[in-house]
Parts: sequence; structure tokens; C-alpha cells
Amino acid sequence: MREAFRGEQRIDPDALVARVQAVQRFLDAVDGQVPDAELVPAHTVVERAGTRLALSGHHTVVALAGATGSGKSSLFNALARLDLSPVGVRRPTTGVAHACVWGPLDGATRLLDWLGVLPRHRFVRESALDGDDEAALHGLVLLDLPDFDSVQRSHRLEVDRLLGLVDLVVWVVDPQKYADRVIHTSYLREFHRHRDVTVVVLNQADRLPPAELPRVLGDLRRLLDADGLAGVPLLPTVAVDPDGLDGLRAELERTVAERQAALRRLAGDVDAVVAGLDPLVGPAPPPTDPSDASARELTAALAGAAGVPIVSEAVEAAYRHRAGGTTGWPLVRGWRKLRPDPLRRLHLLGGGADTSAESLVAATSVPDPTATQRSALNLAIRAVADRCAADLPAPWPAAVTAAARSRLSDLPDALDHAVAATDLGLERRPAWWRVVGALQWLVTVAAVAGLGWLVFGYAVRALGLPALENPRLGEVPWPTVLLLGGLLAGLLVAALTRPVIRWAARRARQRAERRLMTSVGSIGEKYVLNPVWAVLAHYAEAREALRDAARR
Ligand SMILES: Nc1nc2c(ncn2[C@@H]2O[C@H](COP(=O)(O)OP(=O)(O)OP(=O)(O)O)[C@@H](O)[C@H]2O)c(=O)[nH]1
Ligand SMILES: [Mg+2]
Repeated sequence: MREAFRGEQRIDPDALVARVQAVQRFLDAVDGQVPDAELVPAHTVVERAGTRLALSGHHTVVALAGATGSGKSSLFNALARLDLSPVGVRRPTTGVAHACVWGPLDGATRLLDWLGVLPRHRFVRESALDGDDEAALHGLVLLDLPDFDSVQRSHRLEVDRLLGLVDLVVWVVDPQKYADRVIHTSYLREFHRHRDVTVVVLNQADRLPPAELPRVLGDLRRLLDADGLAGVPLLPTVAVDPDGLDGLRAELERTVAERQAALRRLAGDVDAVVAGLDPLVGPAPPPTDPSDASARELTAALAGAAGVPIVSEAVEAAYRHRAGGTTGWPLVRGWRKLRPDPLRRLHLLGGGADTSAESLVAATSVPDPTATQRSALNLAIRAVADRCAADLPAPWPAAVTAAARSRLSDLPDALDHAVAATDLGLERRPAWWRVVGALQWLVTVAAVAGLGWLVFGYAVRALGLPALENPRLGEVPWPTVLLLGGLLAGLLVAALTRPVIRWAARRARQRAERRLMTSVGSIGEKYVLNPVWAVLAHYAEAREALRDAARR
């Protein structure tokens, strides 16, 4: 029965170390994300495994555990063939753990220190008189524990502490109490992940009529199966008869020779920890995609909060304003200059501000977001968190939501600076403005020259001087041609340019809007998506690590 789960499960120490390291990786990944209280068993196992593996691998620590009076101390003494641990009629007798080491004590000292067995309760089973009788048990460290169902609380604490540390447990039950609920529910059942380091002995078998023994053993076997301990060795023993523990002795010899119990115990511990942590991970995290629907929604909400529509509108107006200033009729350009530039009103120049550290105080005068914009932004942030955490088990959704909101208070300034730093494409005046502007000057100069010529002609006539002979273009004198032609050409150029400016202003607005969206999108990525993705990365790492830790 024992071979069924023991023979094929030799544990490679390196593989075990890798599993323990995977648990540590899990702990690192979830640090700060999962409440510490849920991680205590995992921390304990990592610490315990590290210590046990660093201590003697040549020794196998076996504990005799059971209810008071079941005969633990009697078995301990019988196995050691010495009276080391007091056996009593008054219960409970054993209050602290006693240890017996087969082989030299030296090598086991640090192990016993770690186990917390007091030096005066340590014994050595190494006698020249034995010859080779005890050689098969060399390396055994046998512990006689207090009773686990004790009326003394300190006994129970001592038992619980040591049951967490030993390599193999021999549960000692007796014919009267083998079916007691506390033995099964509080202890044996708890060890179902440690079946391969569990042995059960029915002691005081001599107190049963021989014909009864198989029935009691069968009954106990059924109880053990129900405890999840199917297949564990179950042996009858008689502590008061030197031949009554041959089966147990043989079992211990096999365990000591294998030198696997410590590894199996720790592997069982890792199994238990992995099972306990399993609910903390679930499906794979969603892909981190900055262009998915919720991220686009976020960018749109950020754009609203950052005043992108206001700024883009100002870009269109500023384009018209500036183009008009360069290409308009020169004589009325001055009027335009009196009106403020729509972008400058927002404290924006249009070419993108320097965002080096010193200039970070600089900010726009874009109005603060409205309550509606703020709540749209909150909703969008929540939507991002919900999408990322939808399928994740607790506590990850809360962690993701907290991460998404973690830099909320930095957002207004960041958005403001991003808008200020965006090149809105209005810094350079297009060449065609200058060409049209020069043309306007030219026709204006012509008109002014014509006017001047006419005025001069009138003045000459008024002073009675001989009249000037004006050259003519057909019937019309040149000064008139220049004046009227210049004025008409100026108006015509202005009329023809206006629709072009409108069209170009709309394009400038679209271009600026695209650039602004890119800017606020990168702010969303930095302040909302990146923190969320960091949590998802922790989750993915934890999931991966737990899978590695589960790999037997
Ligand atoms: N007949 C018989 N008596 C036994 C056997 N094993 C133990 N006893 C007796 O049972 C009584 C209790 O034995 P202990 O060895 O002190 O029991 P224990 O489990 O160490 O008890 P605590 O230290 O109180 O937890 C003693 O009187 C033993 O002589 C056995 O196999 N057969
Ligand atoms: Mg005892």
C-alpha cells in the first residue's frame, strides 16, 4: 500500500528548492497587493524550508504524536531500548519534547536547537554494546511529544509547533480512543497533504482480543480514508513487548535509509501553501493595449478635462487672426492687431512650450474642467480598471482600481503642461501668407502712389502752375488707374484669400487636435494605464510563480 504513493515520488532537492523559490517569487510579486495576513503560511514555508534544507540532510526527524496515555513515551523508550522519557500512570505525563538521536549527537545539535528540544531532553542511541543492531536507524532523530488533546494548553502549543517542523509523524492511537473526533478533525485531516510522511500505529494492540484486532484495524483504516489519508501505513504495536514494534521499526529503518522524509514533508508544505494561495490567481490578465475601447474613452475624457476642444477652437481662430494679420489689406491690418490673439488669451503660443524642469510652473489659462468633465473622467478611469480587472479574483480588482486612481491628483497639472507643451503647428507663418501679404503691399503702394500723384496734380493746378500732362491708359489717366486699380486689387485679393484661410484654419484645427489628443493620450498612459499595467504585471508574475510552485 505504501509503495503506491511513495516509490514513484522521489523528490529531487533541486526541484524542491526551485518550488520554494517560486513561492518566494510569488510573495515578491504580490507584495503590497495582497493583505499580509493571507501570506503568513507562504512566508513560513519559505523560511522553514530554507532553514531545514540548510540543516542536516543526513538526519530524519520523526515525531511520536497522539492523545495522552496512547503510549508515545512507552514506544519512544521501547524503540530506544532505554528508559529515557518518563512513562506515567498519572496523565498527562510528557510536558516537553524529548529527543533521541541514533548516531553521534554532534551532527544533530543544530537541528535539535532549531527544533527547540532542551539539551537536558536530548539523548543519544550510540552504544558500543549494540554492535550493528542499531546501524539501520543511524540518522534517526526520534521525538516524544506531549499529548495533543491535552488539558494543558502549553502541551498543545508545543505539539503544534513541532508538528510544523518534523519530517515524519507517527500518530499513536490506542484501542479506546482511536475514533476520537479531535484526533481526526483537528490533526489527522490536517495532514492529508502529508500522506507520504504519515504513519499511524494502533498501540496497545495487546489489550484487544486477537480476534478483534482486524476489525478495529479495518475500522481505523476507514476513518483514515475519510480523513484523506488513504494508503498511509497502519501498523499495530505493543510498546510493552520487545517484539511488538517490529513493523514500526522496519518502517522507520526504511524512512531513514531513503533520506526523503524531510524533502517530502517540505514538498507537502509547499503543496498546502500553493492550494491556499490558489484562489488569489485566476485567468490570464488581459492584454495591455493602449488603443482599446476603454483607453480611447479615457483619452477622450482626458481631452475634455484638459480643454482640448477649447484649445483647438482657439487654434482655428488664431489661424484666421494671424493669417488675416499677414494677408489682409495693409491699411486695416492695424485694426486686427488691436484684437487679442485667441491662443495668447489661453497663454498658449502655438509652437509648444519648453517643458524642461524650470518651466514646469508655466501653465495655460485653459478653464478648469467642469463637474461633468470631471465625472466623465472618473467614469473613464473606472471603466479602464473594470475592463482590466473584470475576470481577476479578489483582491486584484481593488488593487487595479486603486492603481488607476493612484495619480488622480497629479492629472490636472500634468494635462495642463501637456497642452502647453504641445506644438499646435502655428509657430511658423506659411510662405503663402507672406506672398499674399507682399502682393497686398504692392497694390496698396500702387494705390497710394496713384493718390499721391492725383493730389500733386490738384495742388499744381490750385497754385496756377502749368498743368501736368498725365499719361493715360486708354481714356483713364494713370494716377486714377493706380488708385482705383490698387484699391480694387486689394479688395479682390482679400476676398479671394478669405475662403482659403477658412479652409486652412480648419485643417490647422484638426492637426492641432490630433497632436493634443496624442499628448493627453500619453498622459493617460503615464498616469492611469501604466500604474494599472504594473499591477497586472504583478498579477501575471504571481500567477506564473504559483504555477511553478505547484509543479511537483
Ligand atoms: N498494555 C499496554 N500498555 C501500554 C502500552 N503502551 C503504553 N502502555 C501503558 O500506557 C500508559 C501510558 O503510557 P505513556 O507511554 O506514558 O503514554 P503517553 O502517550 O506518553 O502519555 P502522555 O505522556 O501523557 O501523553 C503507561 O502505563 C504504559 O505502561 C502497550 O502497548 N500495551
Ligand atoms: Mg508521554
